[in-house]
Amino acid sequence: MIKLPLARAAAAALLAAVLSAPAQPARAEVKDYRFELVQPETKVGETVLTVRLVDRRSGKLVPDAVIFAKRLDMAPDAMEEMATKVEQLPSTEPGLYRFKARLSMQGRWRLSLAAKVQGETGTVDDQLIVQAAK
Ligand SMILES: [Cu+2]
Repeated sequence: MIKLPLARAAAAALLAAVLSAPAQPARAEVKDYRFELVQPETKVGETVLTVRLVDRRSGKLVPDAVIFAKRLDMAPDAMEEMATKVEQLPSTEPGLYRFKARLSMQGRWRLSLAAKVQGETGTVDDQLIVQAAK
């Protein structure tokens, strides 16, 4: 059985990864948060993308996060170099974050966001796929 040593090595690697993982703090972690697009489809051209930040444990919206990095590109359609400027607009509702952009091509765009949540250490990193249609 040729596969056995490989399986054993994989198991050992997994065990090592588990053992070296940092202890889980009892409090909330950044992985408890995720961004969601309110509308995953939009039109080509000038658009406003609205995103909600959700606490996955409670399902509640999370206000006042500081979004310090954002990028919008066509990586899902193999055009990562095709990026467009993203401008954050003032929030109109707590927990909703709005971004203005010009989508020059139909297809799938990837919105990458990095944010700090009030009272949490670490960074919430998320990537959302927007479909732009004519
Ligand atoms: Cu493109």
